[in-house]
Parts: sequence; structure tokens; C-alpha cells
Amino acid sequence: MKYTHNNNELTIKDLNKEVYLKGWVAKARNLGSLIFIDLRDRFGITQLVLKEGSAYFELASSLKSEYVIEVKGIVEKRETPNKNIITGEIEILVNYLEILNTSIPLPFTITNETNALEDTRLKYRYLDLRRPIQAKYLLDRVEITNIIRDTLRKNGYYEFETPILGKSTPEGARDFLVPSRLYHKQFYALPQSPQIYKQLYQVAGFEKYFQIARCFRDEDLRADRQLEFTQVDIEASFINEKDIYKLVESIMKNLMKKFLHLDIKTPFRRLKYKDAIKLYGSDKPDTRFDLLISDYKHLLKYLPFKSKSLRGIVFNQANKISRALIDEYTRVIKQNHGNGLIYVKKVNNEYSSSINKYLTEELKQELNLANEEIIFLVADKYESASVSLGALRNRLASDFSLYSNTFNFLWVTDFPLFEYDEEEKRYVACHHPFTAAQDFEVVRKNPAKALARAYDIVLNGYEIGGGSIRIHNSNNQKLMFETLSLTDDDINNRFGFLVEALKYGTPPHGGIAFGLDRIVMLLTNTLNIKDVIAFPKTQSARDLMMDAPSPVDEKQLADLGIKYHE
Ligand code: AMO
Repeated sequence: MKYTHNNNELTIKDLNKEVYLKGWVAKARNLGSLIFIDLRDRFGITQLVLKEGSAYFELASSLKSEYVIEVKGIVEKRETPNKNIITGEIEILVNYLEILNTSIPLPFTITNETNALEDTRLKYRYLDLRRPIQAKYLLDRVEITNIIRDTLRKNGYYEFETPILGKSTPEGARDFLVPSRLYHKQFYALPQSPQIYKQLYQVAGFEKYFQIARCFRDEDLRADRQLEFTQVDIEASFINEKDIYKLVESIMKNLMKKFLHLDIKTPFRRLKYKDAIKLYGSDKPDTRFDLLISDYKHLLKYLPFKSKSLRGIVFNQANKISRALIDEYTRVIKQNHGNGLIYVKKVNNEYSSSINKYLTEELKQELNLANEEIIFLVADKYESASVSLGALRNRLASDFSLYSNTFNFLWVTDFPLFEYDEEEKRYVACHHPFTAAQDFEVVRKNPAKALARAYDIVLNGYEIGGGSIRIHNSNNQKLMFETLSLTDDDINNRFGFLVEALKYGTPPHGGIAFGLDRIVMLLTNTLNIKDVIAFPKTQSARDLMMDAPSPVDEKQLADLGIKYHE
């Protein structure tokens, strides 16, 4: 290529060299006898200068933001250096300029700081991605993906592919369906994950599989969820939980070292699901702060509540908790299925509370609050009290910045195998129905008590991955489906091929999948998953740039045998 440098390269060491550069006009300032141009590419910025009398002075004075140009010139020392950029000590005295393309005025300026609305940025995402901070998120994503890929390959894992058009996989979300043109009334489903295919790779004898896989789930979007997202999907044969922990810890250790230059300690802390709920009220606890949840069931005798459980957290900045905040926190509790919030506050050695009538000296003594402490209590079923307090715990941490500046990785283990779905009046799988039980006898006798050989990996309160050791025996798989109340017909129609495959010498196997978008989000310190996805959907599930979803031609619908009722 004729160009000699990127725009982040030239320094004082290059003085007097003739260089050939290209890029976008980030800024052009015409001072009458001098024109300064900031030339930008995705690497950085180089300042260009043209003096009155230059053959290109007039052309330069016609430059506008985001014109694409190429220039030749001599590297000179700047009069007033800019310490903030690598090229800040030099500028290029231009002796040749060509405009490669022009640009109409932009909907927003290409700067890191912007007050453009998110919708505008997403509509013009190709411009938004020119903003250096946005470009950096994507380049960081590439680097993170490469580091993970390299570590897996070094560990003997092979990168495989799996189909996008397949059959519904039960990961718990709604499927995206693709109507078949050749078989009317029949549908492909986009994969919620490559779960079944990666298990079939094991049946086929490919012991160490991985894939950077796109997954599709039609679910409500949140700050850490998209309709289509990317998993680092892993599966291996002849392994157990410890092998997976070791592999994942080495991937994360390597990633933190290479990407953030941080040494993290392995092995990661392991916490059983039931202890995570007991202490943190969450199956993805943020362990960057304490505020642990405790049991106060023994105090129910002082109170008028008829609940099974009384649980609470003590917070030591009581003077900062206003009435309005209490109302807000009550909403947090209720939104998270707690039935209400009780508080007792001790400020300047004076008590105030939501249970004045019951706040006897005896109860005060039992509560044992220090001055400036407030206790938040929820009287409810054990689960609801714990989970709603878990949400309040997170809210307090965010309101009062209680986070330590660390990356806290954590394994959550020993999940229940089933959850009881009150609406459908049947058990559903907590992870997915291919997860092995710790003891299949318990599944047979008392499914509610069965524990799964499943594990999640959590980072700073986000679930960044989950997996399990799988069922490799067709009788156990059948038992699992039966416990989920699937009829023989259901089993045959949906998973017959898998039950059959398990009969042909399937090796013991297991795996895990990371949410790559979430990992990139946390490591680049943005809390919005859209930032790390090149072309994301909005919260209301639209692609604003392409304007999708959108209507299609009648003819296309007719081909598919679809007719909509108006
Ligand atoms: P799971 O459903 O737990 O497991 O998904 C694995 C990880 O994928 C990420 N994730 C998401 N990221 C962004 N947007 C979403 N909508 C979204 N949904 C999930 C999370 C999650 O931990 N097949 C199993 C894995 C296995 O058993 O090996 C699976 O898909 O970080």
C-alpha cells in the first residue's frame, strides 16, 4: 500500500520524513493564513497543517467533517504540543492533498463524549462506530475473543460449527421460528444454544469441542441481554466438574493477565446454590461487598406477621436513609416478590421504625443495633424474603458505591435439578433437561430434593457462564424427561434422536458456555451490552439502522403458505 503510517504512529523520532497518510477529517480549523486538520483513522489522530501559498490551500479550505482524504507531507515539530495523544509533538506540513470522498453533514459529531440520543446513534450505527470509544469496545472484543480462542486451542480443543436452522432446543426461552417453504406448517428453530449438537459431537467421538456460537432467544431484553448473543461454547468427554473448573479458571486467568494485565487468584471461590441464596439472596451474588443476609426467624414471636421466615440485612449508614428512600426500597422488595419491607433505624441513639407498636425494649435488645445502623427485614417465605433482600442488597451497593475495585469470580454449584412450575403444575429443569443428577435415585423418589451436576460462573454479580455434566445414559435421560412430565410422544417427537443416540456408546461428557458479550462488557467496564455488540437491537427489540423487523412481500408469504388475518 502506498500509505506509510497509521494516524497513531508518527512521533518526534520521525522528524523530516516524508509520509503518506489517509483518513477522515475529524476537525478542520481555518485561521486565515493557516489551516489545521485533525486526520483520524481507527488508530488515532495526526495533525496536518497547510500554510497560505500552498497549492492545496484552497482545496483544504473546502474540507468538512468526515471527508475522506489522503495527504503527503513532511513531519515537523509542533509549536504547541498536545500531551494527550501519541502524535502530539508533531504535525505534517502537507505538500499533496486529495479528497477521496465527501460527506453530508452528520447527525452527531464523531467524539467520545456525545449527547446524541441512543436511538440516533443506533440508527447511524456505522457513524457511531467511528467514535473512538465505540471502536475500542469492538477491538477489545476481538482481542478478548482471540485470547479465549488461543487458550482453548492450546488446551487441545477444536473449533467446530453447528447448524443455525435446526429443531427447538430447550434452554428456557421462547424460540425464534423460521417457516419452511418446502414443508408448509413446519418450522425450523434458531438455536437457543448449540447444546444438543455439541453433545452429539461427543457421541461422534470429538472429545474436545468449542465454538464461538451465535445464540437466539426471544426473551425480554435487559441491560445484559440481547435477542442474539454470542457464547463461547465448550464440551468435552471423559471429564468431571473439576476438569471444567480447571479449564475455565485457566481461560479466565489468562484473559485477565493478557487483556487487563491483572493476576487473579485461582481456584475461584465455590459457593453452593443454597448458601448463595442464604447469604446473598441471589444465585449470582456480587461478592465485591458484604451486606450479608441473616435469619431473624426467632424474632417473629414479637411481630404480628404470620410468615414462615424473617430475614434481614443491617446497613451502617442509617442517617442517609430518608423516608423517600424507604419507599423506593419497599418498591424494590415488592418488584422482587417480597411482600413488604420492615425497617428499624437507630440514629443519634433514637429509634424510628415501620413497626413502632411492636418495638419493645426486648425486641430492641434482640436486634442489637449499633448507633447509625438500620435493619431491613422481610417477613415472607424463605425464598421470597431472601431473593427480595438480595435485590435490595444490590440496590444499596449501587446507591452507596459499596463496591471494591476487584474482579470477583465465583462458582455457584449444587443447583436444584428441578423447579416446580405452579402455573403448569409440573417440574421444569433448572438448567436444561440434559443435566445429570447428583443421584438419580433421588430423582426417582423425590425430584424436589434432587441436586444437579450443574455450575454457573459469576463475575461481579453477573452470570457469565453456566454448564453441567450431562446425562449419558438413555435410561436416565428418559427418567429425566418423564419427571418433566413429557409424554412418550413428546419425547419421541422432540428428543427421540437424542435418546436413540445415547444408546450407541455415548461417553460421559459435560461442558459449559460463557456469555461472550457479558464478559466483554464487564472487562471493558461498560454496563450496557449494546456497547460491545456492533449492530445491536434496541430495548424494544428493533434494529433501527435496517429497520427490522419489517413487513415482507405478499409473494414471500404465499411461498411460505402464510396468510395473516387482519
Ligand atoms: P445458559 O442458558 O446458562 O447455558 O447460557 C450461557 C451463558 O450465556 C449468556 N446468556 C446471554 N447473554 C446475552 N443475552 C442473552 N439473552 C443471554 N442468555 C444467556 C449468559 C449465560 O451464563 N447450553 C447451555 C450451556 C451448557 O450447559 O453448556 C446454555 O446455553 O452469560
